Amino acid sequence: MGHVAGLSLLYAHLNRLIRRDDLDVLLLVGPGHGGPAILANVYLEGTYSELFPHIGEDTAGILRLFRQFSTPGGVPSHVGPTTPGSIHEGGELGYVLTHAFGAVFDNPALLAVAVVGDGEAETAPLEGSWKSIRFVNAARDGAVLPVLHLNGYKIAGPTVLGRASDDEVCSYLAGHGYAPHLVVGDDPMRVHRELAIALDASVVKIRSIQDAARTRGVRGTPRWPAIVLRTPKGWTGPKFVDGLPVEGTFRAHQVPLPAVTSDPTQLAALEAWLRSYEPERLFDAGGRLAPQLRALAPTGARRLGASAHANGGRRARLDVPAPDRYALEVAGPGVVRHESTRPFGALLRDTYRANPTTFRLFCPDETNSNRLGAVFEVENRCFQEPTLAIDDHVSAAGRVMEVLSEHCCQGWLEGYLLTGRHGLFATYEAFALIVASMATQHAKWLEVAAGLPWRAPVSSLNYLLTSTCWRNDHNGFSHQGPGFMDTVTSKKGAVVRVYLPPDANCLLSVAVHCLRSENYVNLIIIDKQPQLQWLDLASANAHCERGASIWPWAGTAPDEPPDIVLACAGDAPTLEILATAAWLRVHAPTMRVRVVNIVDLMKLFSPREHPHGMTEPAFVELFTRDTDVVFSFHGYAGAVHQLLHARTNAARFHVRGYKEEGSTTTPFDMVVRNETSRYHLAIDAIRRSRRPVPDAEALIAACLAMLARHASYIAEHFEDLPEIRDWAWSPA
Ligand SMILES: Cc1ncc(C[n+]2csc(CCOP(=O)(O)OP(=O)(O)O)c2C)c(N)n1
Ligand SMILES: [Mg+2]
Repeated sequence: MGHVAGLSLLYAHLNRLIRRDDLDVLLLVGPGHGGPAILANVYLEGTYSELFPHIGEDTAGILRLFRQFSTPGGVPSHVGPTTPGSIHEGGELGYVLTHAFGAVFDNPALLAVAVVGDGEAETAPLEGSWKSIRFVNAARDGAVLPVLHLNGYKIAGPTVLGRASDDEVCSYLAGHGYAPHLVVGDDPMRVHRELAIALDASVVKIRSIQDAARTRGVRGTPRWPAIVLRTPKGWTGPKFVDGLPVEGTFRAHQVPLPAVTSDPTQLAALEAWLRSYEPERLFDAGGRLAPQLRALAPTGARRLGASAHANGGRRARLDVPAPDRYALEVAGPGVVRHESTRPFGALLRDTYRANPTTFRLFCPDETNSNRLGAVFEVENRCFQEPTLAIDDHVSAAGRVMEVLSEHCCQGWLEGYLLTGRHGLFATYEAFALIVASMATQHAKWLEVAAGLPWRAPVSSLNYLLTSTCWRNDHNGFSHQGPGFMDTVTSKKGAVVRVYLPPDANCLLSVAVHCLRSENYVNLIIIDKQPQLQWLDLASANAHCERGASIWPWAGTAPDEPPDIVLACAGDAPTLEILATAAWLRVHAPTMRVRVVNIVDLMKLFSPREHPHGMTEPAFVELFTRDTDVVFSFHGYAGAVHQLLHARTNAARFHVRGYKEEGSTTTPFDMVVRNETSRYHLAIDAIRRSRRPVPDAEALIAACLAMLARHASYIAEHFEDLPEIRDWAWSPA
C-alpha cells in the first residue's frame, strides 16, 4: 500500500487546516487504491461509526473494520461510494481532477483537494484535465488544490513525472497555469513541516485570489497553487522483505508483506511494524482513540468523511420549465420539418434562467452545432483566458461549459452532479464512446450508492446525443457509430434508461422527465437536422408516458389482426418505417399493417430485467403473439435482440439497424447502405406477411428498381431523389 503514508499525512494536515480556518474541504483521492488510508482516517474521526454503528469506536469495532476490509461481504479496497466523504472512486485512474473541478463549479466556499498519482498522471484524461483550471472563475467557483503525489512508481514500473526533475515538473505545472509548491523528502518530520508550510501557503494564495476576484473584481487568469509531494512509495513501511528492498520501490505498490499467514518471519515483521506505532499510546484499553488525538480532527460536518458536498450536496430541486411553451405546432403527422433539438434548446435556456447557479450544460464545443444555441440568449461559454472582440458568447462569467475533451465534460458533470447540482452533456453520438468507460464507472457508482441508505439521491446524468450515425452527411464514417447505446443498455436496469424520441415534442417530453429524475444515467438520442415531425405535444406526452405505442393513424385495418408489425425506435428508423407503411398502403393495399413506435428502449426488456420492462400482456398487445415484426432500429441490431430474447416468439423479430456501412454520402444512401431503407423494409414486410401478398414478386422487383434508381441518381446529382427528399406523410 505504497501511497497510504502520504495520504494519511495529507489527511492529518487537512484536518489541522479545517480546524484552524474553518475550511469547507472535500478530499478526492485519485489513486483510489489508497482506500485503507481514507477508511482509517474516516474511522478515526468518528464518521464511520456514525454511519455504520456496528463498527463502533472500540476494540470490537476496530476488529470488524479490519476484518471487513477487502474481504467477501466486506468493503472494497478502493475509496468509493461506500467510503463516507467521497465522490470519487479512483478505481479507474484518470478522472480525479475532472471530478474535483466539477465539484467546485458554482460552489464558492468549497476547497477540493485532489490527490493525483504519478501513474494516474500518465493517463490521457488526467493529462487533459489540468486545463480545467482555465474554466474556474474565482469569484463564483470554489478552488481545487491538486496534490501531485510523486512516489516514483505505478504498479511495477517507474513513472514519467516521478523520474522527471523538480524543475521539469514545476515547469510542466506552471505551463498549465499553476504555481507549484515542492515538498520533497523521506524524513517524515521534515516532510511533515514542509507540507504544513506548503498547505498554509496554498490556502493563503487561494484566499487572496478569491478575495481579489470577489471584493475587488479582479479578473484574469490567476496562478492557482498546486502541491508536488515527492515521497518514497511504501514510505515508512517495511524496508526489506525477503532480502529485497520494498520501501522506495515498486514492490511497495500493494501488500508489502504478502505471506504473513504462511511465513512466520513476515508475520513477525508485520507485528514489529505495527507495534512501531505504539498503539498503546494511541488507543485506550477499550480500543478508543486517545482524546488528544481525536481532538486533532474537526467536528460535525466539517470532518472530511462527513462533508455534505460528498453526499448529494445541499441539492435543491431543479426548476424545469413545463414543455408546453416550447412545443412545436404539429397539425398532422409527417408534414412539418423542423430541427428537433431547437425547441429543447429554448427549454434549456429557460432552465438556465430558472436555476442560475445550479444548472450547467457541458459540451465539447458543439452547442450551436447541436441547435441548442438558444442558451446563448442568457448564458455565455465559460472561459477565463483573454477573450477577443470577435469571440462569440465567451466570457469568464459564462456557464456553458465547452471544452474539447469529452473526458472533461463527463468528469466535470459527474463532479457537479455528485455535489448536488444538475446538468446535461450534449455530444456527438460517435464520440460519446470516448467516455463509455467513465459512464460505466458512474453507473456503477450510482448502483452501489443506491444500496447505501445514508447516501442522499443525486440528479441523473443526462446525455443528449445528436449528430447521429444516420445524419452525418459530410462528416462521414468517422462520425457514424451508435455504440454508446450498447454500453448503456448493458448496465443494471436500476440505473440506466435509453430514450429514442422520434421528433421535437417527444424530445421535450422525454427530456423534462430526465432532467427531473434522480440517480439514473439517461441517454437521449435524436438528430439535430431538419426532420419530419409526427406528434403534437399532448400526443407526444401520452406516447412517451407509455414508452411504446401503436400509431393507429399510420397502420391499416386497425381492428383486424395485422399481417405484419412495423416497429421503429429512433428518428431515422421512424421516418423509414412510416415511408414503408405509406408505400405498402398504396402498393399492397390488402396488407394489414400495424406501426409501433418505441421511445423508451427499456420497455422492450422483460420486467424482471428492467423496471420499465413491459409486462408480457402489454408486449403482446403491441406486437401480437406470433405476427412477424420488421423492426427498424437506430443502433446495432444486436442490441434489440439482446433485449427481446426472452419474449414470446422472439425469433419473429427481424431487426435492421446500423451495420458499419458508412461514408460521406446522402441521408437516404446511409439507410440504403445499411439495408434499413423503406424499400428494404417493404421487401421484408412483403416476404414475412402473415397472409400472402398479391403480386409479391412484382412489388419486390419495384423496390429493387427504386434502389437502383437511387444509386444512379445520387451518383449523378450528389443528393437524394426528389421523391425521397421531399417525402411527407399523406393521410389515407
Ligand atoms: C485506467 C487504469 N488503468 C490501469 C489501472 C491499474 N492500476 C491500478 S493502480 C496502478 C498504478 C497507479 O500508480 P499511481 O497513480 O502512481 O498510484 P500510487 O499507487 O503510486 O499512488 C495501475 C496501473 C487502473 N486502475 N486504471
Ligand atoms: Mg505512484
